[in-house]
Amino acid sequence: MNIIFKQLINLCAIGCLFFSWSLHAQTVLDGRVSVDFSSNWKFRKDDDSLDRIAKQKQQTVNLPHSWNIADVMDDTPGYYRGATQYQNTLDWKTSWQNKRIVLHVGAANQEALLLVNGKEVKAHRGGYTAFNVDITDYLHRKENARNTIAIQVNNRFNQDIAPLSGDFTFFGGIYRKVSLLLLDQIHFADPQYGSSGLRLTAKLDARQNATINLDGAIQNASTLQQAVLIETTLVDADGVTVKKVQQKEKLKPHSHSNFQLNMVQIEQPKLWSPELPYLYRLITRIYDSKGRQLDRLDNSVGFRWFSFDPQKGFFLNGKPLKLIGASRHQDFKGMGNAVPDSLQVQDLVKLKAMGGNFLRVAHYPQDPAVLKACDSLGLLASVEIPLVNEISESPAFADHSFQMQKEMIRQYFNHPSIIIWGYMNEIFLRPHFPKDKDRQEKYFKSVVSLAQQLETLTRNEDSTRYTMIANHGNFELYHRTGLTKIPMLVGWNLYPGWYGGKIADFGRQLEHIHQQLPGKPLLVTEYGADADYRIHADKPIRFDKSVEYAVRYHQGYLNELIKKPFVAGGVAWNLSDFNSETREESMPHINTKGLLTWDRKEKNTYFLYQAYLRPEPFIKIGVTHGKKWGVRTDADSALLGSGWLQLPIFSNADSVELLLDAVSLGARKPVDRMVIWPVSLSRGSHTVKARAFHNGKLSGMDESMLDCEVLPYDLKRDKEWQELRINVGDNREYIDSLGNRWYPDQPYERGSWGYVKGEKYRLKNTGRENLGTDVNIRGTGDDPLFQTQLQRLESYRFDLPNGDYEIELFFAELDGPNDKENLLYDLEQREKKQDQKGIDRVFDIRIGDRALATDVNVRREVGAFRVLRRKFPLKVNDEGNLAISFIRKKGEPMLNAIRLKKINQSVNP
Ligand code: GCB
Repeated sequence: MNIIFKQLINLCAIGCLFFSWSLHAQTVLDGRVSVDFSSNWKFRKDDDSLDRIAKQKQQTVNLPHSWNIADVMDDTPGYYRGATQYQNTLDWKTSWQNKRIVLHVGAANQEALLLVNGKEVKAHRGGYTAFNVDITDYLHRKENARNTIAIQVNNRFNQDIAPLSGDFTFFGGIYRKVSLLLLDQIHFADPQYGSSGLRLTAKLDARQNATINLDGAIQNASTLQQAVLIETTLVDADGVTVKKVQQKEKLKPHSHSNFQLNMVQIEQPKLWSPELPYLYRLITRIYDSKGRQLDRLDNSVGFRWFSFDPQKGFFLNGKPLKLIGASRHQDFKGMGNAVPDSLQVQDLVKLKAMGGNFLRVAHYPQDPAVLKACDSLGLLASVEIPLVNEISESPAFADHSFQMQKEMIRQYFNHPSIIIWGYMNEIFLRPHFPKDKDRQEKYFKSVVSLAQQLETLTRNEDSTRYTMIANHGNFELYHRTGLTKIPMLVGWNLYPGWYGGKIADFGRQLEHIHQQLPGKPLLVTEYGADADYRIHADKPIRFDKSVEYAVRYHQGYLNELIKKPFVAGGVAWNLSDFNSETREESMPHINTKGLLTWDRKEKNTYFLYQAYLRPEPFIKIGVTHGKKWGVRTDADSALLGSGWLQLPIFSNADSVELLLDAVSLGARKPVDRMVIWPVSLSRGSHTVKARAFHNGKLSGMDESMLDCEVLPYDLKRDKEWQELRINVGDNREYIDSLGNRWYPDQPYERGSWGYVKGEKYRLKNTGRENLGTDVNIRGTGDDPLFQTQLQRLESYRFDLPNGDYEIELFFAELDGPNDKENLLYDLEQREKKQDQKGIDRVFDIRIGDRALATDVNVRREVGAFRVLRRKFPLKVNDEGNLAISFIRKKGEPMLNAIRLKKINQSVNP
């Protein structure tokens, strides 16, 4: 069986094991018992804005848990960032009499205070790393005595704790598992930095013989001096013992002591790599003088060596390897950061299946299950602490950054997948003191000095990995201040072709950076384009949020990354869409640069990566769009009721053949791993089959069923249409929350439909090519439909056969005050504040002499950035040219979307 496949099965087994933990609550690992302590916590918010009764209200929750799942998605800016309490009970058992009880908290964002029976035991700051607390001495230790365990958690802004700001949501909660470790008086321990207390370094010499150095810490909580034996055993993937070493230690009473143990001369072990992530197991035990096992820890070991070369890129086990993959945020739709391990692991399985070999764990340490999955699947990884955008110059901020960096390194040290420790991301994005240049220079110096201290700390903690800082595109600033000199690797987050510039600028930027820093290995730590899976465009343009533009963008970037040897690698931003509460745009609160959606469905961009990166033959029919009318002229009559569909096929084949309803349409050559095949289809279901050919031989196949809706052009001759939905003022297709497609707008042409006169709404003072506003439209999830608009329009016309119809008009006022912040991540910072005054707009809507509505004033009726819908029944009986006129009274009339429904068509002789 293929080793990766085996690992996948193991990962599924891990998922099942976690599941069974919650059912059976206890897992015994010879010598230490881990009791799941995640169920039945009483939770309440200490929200000062609530009244006394609401404040007392408790909820029973299971961990992982977050209190921000709903409020990050609502229309009210902000989410609860404040104090909360979690409380549980623990009944003492006599069998625990000689045990130490250690509470392990996987993560609590971001300040936590642990109280046992009302006494404060430990405060922990920082929301992304674990902490351990020995609570034994605080417990009532009589059979069945009830103990209260409370954890106060607060996710308020605290200027001394990173992150201070960021394009992601700081979900509050105890969002990783909590367990009770029942330990012997003598056990491995790291009370200060939350690790297991055991660090292992696997090294290979020039002849590929290996050594494992163990650095451990043992707690002797007993009152006696104790002689112990430490034994460590290396076992291969088949369970065969490779080597065993032992060492005696004397432990003083009430002591915490360190030991070193070396396992040398491991002859030519199997190497770990993305193709073959071979893992050994290292079992380390403590025995007492009578041979009784006191504690045991198991770790995976992967033997590998690696290096970065500024000219030639990355090398693993002596071979060049281009690092390509994605960054990952940890949240998931409907769960915030409280995501079960099984779903987290699924992300890594998807990254591997995409053909990726590298994960940037951004912008903070994530669940250990993520790194375990990287070890098993053969994904290399970088992990970083959340110093994002800016720092505080306080000593407390620096101290806490050091603590976080140490916690991260010690807790994750043993993962063979990790090759890089990072500690800053775009730290000059929000430079303080913009109006005082001298003070600003001082601030820059503080940042550089903090970076230098973190660098030294990291190298002291771990001399086997590289260090990294990720910067944004303002090269000169990072260079001039000296920040680029500090880390061993410099990462660049580059977005030309998205926030500004052209896709083609990316290659030039890389050349420039390399020229300026020829001695520094270079990684592209971010690049990406929003791809709202509901938005499609035939002629995609920058910032239209269409999946099609994102595909084009990633093609351009991948070509450059692959071609330039000095680029060690690149990671797409981001593996999946993620929550960023302050963002608005087409999908408010979501950054849609994911290759997967927020609930991890594949977008076409994901398939593109598969076509670029998968080594074996690959073919996949992507998500389609572009169903258009067939009948435009008499010459087209044969196509009556047909539509053109843009069929995207992703493949690494030499050529691709397409079969439509079993009839071959010929073969085409993929360009940049893709064919866009325009196919004419009649209404209804069709099968499309794409066949891949490598060297003239059939190498793969994909099949898809298409249910084809056709947008009518000629409403009279085309008898089959039922409904026409137009995304007015927009040239993109949009799929709404009910699954209905809204089609691009068009100017009126005789015999068809469309607008007469009018101008598309444009965001003012922006370098972007925004189609419409980027402000959240309140009260709807279908923002893209209402964010675009036609202004100054005279009428909307339909040439219709006689009959009964229903017309629905949709309006949203897009000018005026809104509570949107300027979008921070516009890296070119071109956007200026919007016109805050607001325009008063009043108009009538008429059909001929009939007034449908008078004095329509959307702002007055519903407010700005809210939807007003108006529905009217219509009768057409003059073989009609239906013209809905918009008569200006004040300001300019406008329209955002229109829907025409056929109720009953008269039978014409
Ligand atoms: C960046 C940031 C990241 C953002 C991303 C974006 O450069 O590092 O946190 O989410 O850009 O999407 O704008």
